[in-house]
Amino acid sequence: MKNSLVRKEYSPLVSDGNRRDTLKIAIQKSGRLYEDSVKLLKDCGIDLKNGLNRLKTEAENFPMEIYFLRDDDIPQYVEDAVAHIGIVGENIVFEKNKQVDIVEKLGFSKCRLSVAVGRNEKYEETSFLNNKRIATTYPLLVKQFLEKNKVQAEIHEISGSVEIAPGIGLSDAIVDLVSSGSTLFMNGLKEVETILESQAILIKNRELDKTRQQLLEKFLFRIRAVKKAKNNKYILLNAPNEKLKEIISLLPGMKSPTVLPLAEPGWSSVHSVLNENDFWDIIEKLKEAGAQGILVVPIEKMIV
Ligand code: PRT
Ligand code: ZN
Repeated sequence: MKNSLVRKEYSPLVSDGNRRDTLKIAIQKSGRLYEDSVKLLKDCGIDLKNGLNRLKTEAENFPMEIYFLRDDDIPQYVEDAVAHIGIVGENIVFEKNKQVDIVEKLGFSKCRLSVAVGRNEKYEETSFLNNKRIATTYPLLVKQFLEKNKVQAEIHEISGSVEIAPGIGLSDAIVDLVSSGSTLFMNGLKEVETILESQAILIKNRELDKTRQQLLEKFLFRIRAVKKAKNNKYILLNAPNEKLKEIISLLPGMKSPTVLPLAEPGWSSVHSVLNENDFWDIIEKLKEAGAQGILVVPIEKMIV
């Protein structure tokens, strides 16, 4: 009796056939988030089994099950704990307004939710929208925006091709996602207000058990190492010894730069890590200070 209880407790399978100890993640089935979501898993060292089942698959080397869903459905599935975590745009998370926690911004699928009106309209401020008709697929976010700005307008919720609404006389303005702006331009519209800046984020169910929380932390540790690596570059350069002090003072590094003597007397090789944002600035200063043979290489993972 005791034995059978013990076996049940540690069995990786529960009665419904689901693995007891896996973290279930929901990602978009196809669309703009799909490739970057799969790439993030891969960069985190999580390889997916290639099955014919396009609803779900498992990871080969991490206790994770991957569910492929429409992005709009992901917040609900995470709220209901059908998936423990999910990758989805902030725009969808805020519009769906489900009971989930935001864990991490992921830095891809960046866009903004904006108000656009006809190119020739004289838009000066939000009061322009008073008594106008606004077409959108984001009724909740538009409602909140109008309330915040004390504007009375009519919201027309439509399911797609929002950008054509003004042209066919369905609305006077639209609220839609914009990235390059070319869709608005091609439809004779101009962007006049930004309601939300959005990117892909990781969300989680609010009541994860201890095992799932630990798995999430493991996954998050990897995500952060990947993100950090993307924002940094490894730099190698040669410096005349008399300029070493000045050159080192320009390099932030993780702790302090590595300095190795070169075979040629009077010269050293300096290795360090540079943040992408300061990158060009520092490179110029390094050259001015006498650095030569500067090599810059991408970093795959960065654990600090
Ligand atoms: O089938 P499913 O419901 O899963 O997918 P979907 O068709 O609803 O979404 P999808 O794949 O188009 O977008 C998924 C997510 O990508 C969005 O929720 C955003 O978080 C993010 N994203 C980033 C974008 C854009 N950029 C974007 N430009 N989503 C949509 N667009 C559309 C926009 O609606 C407009 O039609 O692209 C057009 C504007 O683009 P520009 O470059 O012309 O300005
Ligand atoms: Zn969608």
